[in-house]
Amino acid sequence: MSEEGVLKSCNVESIRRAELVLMDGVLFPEPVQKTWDQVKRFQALPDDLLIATYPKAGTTWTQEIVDLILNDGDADKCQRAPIYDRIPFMEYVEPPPLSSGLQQIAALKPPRAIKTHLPFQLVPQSFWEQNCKVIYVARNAKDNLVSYYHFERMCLVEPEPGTFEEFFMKFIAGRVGWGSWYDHVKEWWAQKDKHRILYLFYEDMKEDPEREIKKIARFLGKDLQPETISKIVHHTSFDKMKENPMVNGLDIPDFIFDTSVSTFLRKGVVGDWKNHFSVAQNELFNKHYLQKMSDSCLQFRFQL
Ligand code: PPS
Repeated sequence: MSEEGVLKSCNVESIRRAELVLMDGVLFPEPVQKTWDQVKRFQALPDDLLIATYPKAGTTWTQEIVDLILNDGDADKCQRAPIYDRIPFMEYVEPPPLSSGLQQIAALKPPRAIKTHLPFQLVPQSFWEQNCKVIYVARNAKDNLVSYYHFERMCLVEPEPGTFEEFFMKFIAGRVGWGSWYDHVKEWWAQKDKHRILYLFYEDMKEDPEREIKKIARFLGKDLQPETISKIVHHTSFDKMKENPMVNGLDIPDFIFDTSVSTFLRKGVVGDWKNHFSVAQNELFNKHYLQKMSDSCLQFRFQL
């Protein structure tokens, strides 16, 4: 059965919003619990590439860029399957009868690219033992928060976000899936020179996608012609991705992705937080942010 067929055969009645569960000190949506022990024992291969992000930091964008780079800019090859099959989400388990990220990874031929939102300390040890390459993408906390809020509103298997005010408070307290944004970005930053980690920023990708795509290609050891790079820039622009059925999430049925609420590829900009944060929220956020980030030299841009 096609992926679409499988999705359509989902039992609508079984679809419900997940609760958060605490595992190894970090909160996750319940489905992650199902394969957690296996994820911890996951055996990475030396040529596995991990794409790691905090949720809503630009994962899908980076996945599509990576797949195009690995396929020498051949956009037709990247139409072979939806992005979640080409680069599976390691720790996630879709609603039945869909498979888990681990099952999807097992079906891939090496070299494999794998998506994760895990904080650094919970990445399966074998990735470090095998000296795997990792691309980490971070996004400024304010836009990340806004994007996460809209995603939880529209994705009906995510925890209930509540009002923007309620989600705002949960986000800054780290009471959301995959835990604290602050801990996530800081710990990956602290580790970036101890492993083969390329640490990127969403804002840099928006500012100069060509420069960042070249960085990724170099990191992956791919020497691509300038025309190929330009093609990849073109295919991974927000507007092109929004109309690409292999990445835009429109294949996911409305009882999971309620597109009447929001789309998966929503705005794709830097600075949308200004349309959401009140003056008081911004002041509270800035004060809290300074405290949380005072032990790191990591710097973000909140506008371009
Ligand atoms: S997920 O569900 O965690 O994998 O989501 P993720 O892909 O990390 O993040 C989704 C946000 O990334 C934006 N996006 C893009 N921005 C710019 N250019 C391109 N090509 C692009 N593709 C995805 C997407 O729109 C989400 O951000 P918001 O701010 O909600 O629009």
